[in-house]
Amino acid sequence: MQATQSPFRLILVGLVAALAPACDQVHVGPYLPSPDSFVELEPNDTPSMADFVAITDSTTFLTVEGHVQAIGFDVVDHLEFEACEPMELRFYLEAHAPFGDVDVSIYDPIDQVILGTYASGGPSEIGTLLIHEPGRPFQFVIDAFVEDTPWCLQLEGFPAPLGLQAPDRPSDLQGERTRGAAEAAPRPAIETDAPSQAEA
Ligand SMILES: [Ca+2]
Repeated sequence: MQATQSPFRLILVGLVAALAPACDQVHVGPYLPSPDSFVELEPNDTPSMADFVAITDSTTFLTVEGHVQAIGFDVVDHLEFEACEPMELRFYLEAHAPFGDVDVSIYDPIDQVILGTYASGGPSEIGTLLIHEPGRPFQFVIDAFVEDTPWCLQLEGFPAPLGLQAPDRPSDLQGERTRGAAEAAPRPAIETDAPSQAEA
């Protein structure tokens, strides 16, 4: 049976890839819009089974396509990346079902914490990560609200903002202008611009 299943599976994968909607191109970086394309690999339902997609840098431009269910056996997709340099990473996630609504969290599998969650009411989510610590894995955790849907995730890398690459900067928290700030808080490995829970 295995010999007859393999060609069928190949045809099925080919059909899925052919029928999958292409990512909308929202490229804004300086490079030509020809993204590297990936398709999610299942199973990727838990942090430890995450689908490792790519190592990113400031010239990254890639898309990942997949499918997630609102209810069923595939209700969450973990996609793992790692940056090889301090950098800014912008993402655009879009659902392609007619009433699809995908949400995404950025997860740190080392500290086992969610760094930020993007869960607006529309079919897409957009955000920016500031990656301070190269070599540290991070995951996009995608789920569907209400309806099963194909999704497309686009990532675009940019050079680190000025100052991001500096090692721990001498503290400027002793001055008047920063009095009262979180003086002892260490700089996080990855920052997101996710809205706060109150705003989500
Ligand atoms: Ca999936």
